[in-house]
Amino acid sequence: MGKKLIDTKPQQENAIVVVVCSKKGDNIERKTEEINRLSFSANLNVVKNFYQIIKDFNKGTVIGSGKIEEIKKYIDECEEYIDVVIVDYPLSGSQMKNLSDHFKVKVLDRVGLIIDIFAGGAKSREAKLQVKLAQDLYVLPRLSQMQGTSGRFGGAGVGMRGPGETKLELNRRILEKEMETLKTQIAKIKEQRQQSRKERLKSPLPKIALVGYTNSGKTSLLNLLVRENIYADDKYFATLDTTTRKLFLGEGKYAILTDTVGFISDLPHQLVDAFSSTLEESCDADLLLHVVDCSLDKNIDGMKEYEVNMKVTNELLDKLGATQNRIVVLNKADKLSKPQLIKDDEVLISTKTRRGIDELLARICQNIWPD
Ligand SMILES: Nc1nc2c(ncn2[C@@H]2O[C@H](COP(=O)(O)OP(=O)(O)OP(=O)(O)O)[C@@H](O)[C@H]2O)c(=O)[nH]1
Ligand SMILES: [Mg+2]
Repeated sequence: MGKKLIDTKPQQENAIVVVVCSKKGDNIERKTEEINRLSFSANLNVVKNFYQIIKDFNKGTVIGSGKIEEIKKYIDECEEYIDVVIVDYPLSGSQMKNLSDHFKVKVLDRVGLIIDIFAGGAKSREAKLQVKLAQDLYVLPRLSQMQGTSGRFGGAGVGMRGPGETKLELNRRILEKEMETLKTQIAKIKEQRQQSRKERLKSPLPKIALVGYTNSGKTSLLNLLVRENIYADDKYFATLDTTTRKLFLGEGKYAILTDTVGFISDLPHQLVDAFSSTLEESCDADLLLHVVDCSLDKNIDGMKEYEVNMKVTNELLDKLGATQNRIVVLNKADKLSKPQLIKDDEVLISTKTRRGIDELLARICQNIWPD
């Protein structure tokens, strides 16, 4: 019998990414970089960016008819086969369908894209159930429109990957029932989690949580501090599961260190809802290490990009009810070309070169055991 070699690498799909802005301004560059990196994290190959500055909002398609024609022409004439058009704007089911009917390929918005990255990365049972629920929450209001696009949204590829692959074959009633079951299963895991949380709270060791924007270096810092080798990557949302380790702080002192999922601007509410117990763990600590990629120092509307990221993180922490002491850990110092102005509650470090790590450990101790 003959044998053949089968490529097991995940197939990359080609994408056109449309950046939608409400005004001409500095943040077009940030928006472009962020949506392109999200696409890369979903294993897409971005072939071209289009830009749409919204003046007169088009209710049916968001994108104006002139731009739609331009994109259609590009898809028709492009040497590469275009699999998907990503629109960096929240789309309703009918807007998705209308655009998909114009382009004859599937269309996904930013929320769908982020959920897809989560779907591709979910490893534990809990993360998988949470992603499935987020997919259901996203698909339900769009179900009939997505089903009405001649199967463009079905099958493999970006948009329907992972735990929810067969979703579009379901009808509304079955989907709603599935969501109820998922909620029950997640609640059960949450209960077990709270049990182990109680055990941990009984432990006299202080608890520290790593929080911050996605890709800032939280997992790299955990790996460095506890000499581990947990998966860290230059992709958004490399971490979807909570990891907890014991951290040695010198002279017989220990703490519990927790790493968790990263934040992003406009984190889809479907994911916030579905991942609420994982996100709430960020609050379950005596001290928060807010990790920041300070090499993102481009100017955006009068602020540095990393300051914008800090603001997004702080707003989400406020929403989650976190009020603990914080140390701001300015990471990736090795990438800086200019001197950095540091505030009192900030420490400059690099997990690559180990710069500032001893100072960080000293700060942590001062914070937990002030004398
Ligand atoms: N140059 C440089 N790169 C770093 C540093 N720390 C982390 N990185 C890189 O930044 C990328 C993201 O790191 P992670 O540790 O996965 O970041 P994270 O905050 O855990 O990201 P998510 O889990 O995706 O939210 C990886 O490619 C790291 O190698 C640093 O100090 N310097
Ligand atoms: Mg991580």
